Amino acid sequence: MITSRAAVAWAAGQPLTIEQVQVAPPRAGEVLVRIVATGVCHTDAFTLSGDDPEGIFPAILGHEGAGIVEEIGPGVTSVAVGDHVIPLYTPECGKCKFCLSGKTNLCQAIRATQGKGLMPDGTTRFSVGGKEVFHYMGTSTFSEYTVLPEIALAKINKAAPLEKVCLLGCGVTTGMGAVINTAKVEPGSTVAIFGLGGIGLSAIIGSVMAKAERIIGIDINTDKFDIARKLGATDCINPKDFDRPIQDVLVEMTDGGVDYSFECIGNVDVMRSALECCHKGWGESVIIGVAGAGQEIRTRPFQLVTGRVWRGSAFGGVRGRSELPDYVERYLKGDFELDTFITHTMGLDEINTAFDLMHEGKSIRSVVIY
Ligand code: NAD
Ligand code: AHE
Ligand code: ZN
Ligand code: ZN
Repeated sequence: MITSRAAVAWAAGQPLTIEQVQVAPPRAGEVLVRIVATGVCHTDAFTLSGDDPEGIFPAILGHEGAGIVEEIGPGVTSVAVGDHVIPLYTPECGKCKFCLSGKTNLCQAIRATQGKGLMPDGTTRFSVGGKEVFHYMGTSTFSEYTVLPEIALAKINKAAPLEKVCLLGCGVTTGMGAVINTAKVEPGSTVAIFGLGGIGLSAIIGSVMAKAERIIGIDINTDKFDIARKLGATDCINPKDFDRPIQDVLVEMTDGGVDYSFECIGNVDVMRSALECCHKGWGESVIIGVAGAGQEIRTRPFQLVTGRVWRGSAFGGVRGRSELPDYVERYLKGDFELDTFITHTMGLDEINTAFDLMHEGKSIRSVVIY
């Protein structure tokens, strides 16, 4: 047993509290990782809010981290003590039906226990004063020390600054990957991106890489427009400036609709707008945002009959162990930057401020450095 500083979510809607958490040693196929830095993603806030049907408390949230292998459990062969790693909430076992399909990144080898806040053997490694605390998304990066299955670790280049590439553990990979892997945006495309937080701005970067000709950012917080333009948005619009549905505005602006749209908010009404602003015959809309329990999407089936496509994307369709290390290499080569995303850094003690800044619309990403 080791003791770790961690931010614990005791109940939905309550601030996190900093605790000395007992962390049990890694069992077979597991790895103890010292987290060096973690981003705070909107999905952490979503689960903390109580809207996540899989939300379970008490738990240690956090899924956008980077760290160093501290200890390996029996049978672990693919990582060693001292390796630099990014935890994967979408693991890659390489053996399950999903991994072998070649059609998806959604490895299901440990999905059932992960959704219950447990390690693959059905137990938790965390406790406070003898009370069990649950894992979250299989990663729990809001603890300085966390235990993960070996299949949920991407080994990365040691030259990469962990306090920056932690953002590749979720937000930046998700947005870029949704454009490049899921939608496969082609050069010359017109793209609409709804929601200009960490995910939407990363989708802008992906769209620039894909050589989209027109990249339209949409947000109700106009403070996000400067960064969006800096990263490559060609137009930025606020739905509140119009007295008609934003999809109508976009269809008019783009001579019939966009080739691709991305919903990066988690709002089912905006998901409808994102579908309906797509061009008749071929426009494709990708849902990235996560909506709360009980929420459902709606549109007229005619929208699909007439050729629009509705799809979704998790972790940008990226297979974490085999593909994420290359994202790190591309960052190191200067293909894209991460600094613009990191609007705030703080110690673990101030983690609740990261949630406040997000809700106030003042941050893109806060990074907690241990
Ligand atoms: P964020 O809070 O940083 O950004 C959300 C943005 O949406 C903000 O700029 C906000 O002003 C804007 N917004 C809110 N309501 C709006 C509206 N009605 N119209 C236009 N803009 C609006 O959040 P984030 O971290 O970028 O995450 C975005 C979403 O993506 C969340 O739902 C998150 O859970 C989800 N997410 C999904 C995946 C995945 O793999 N599918 C990965 C990461 C995050
Ligand atoms: N627990 C939620 C689902 C949340 C969700 O869709 N999560 C995304 C990642 S968000 C990262 O910020 C994901 O990977 N989904 C695929 C999966 O298997 O969870 C709910 O609604 O139940
Ligand atoms: Zn996330
Ligand atoms: Zn698998």
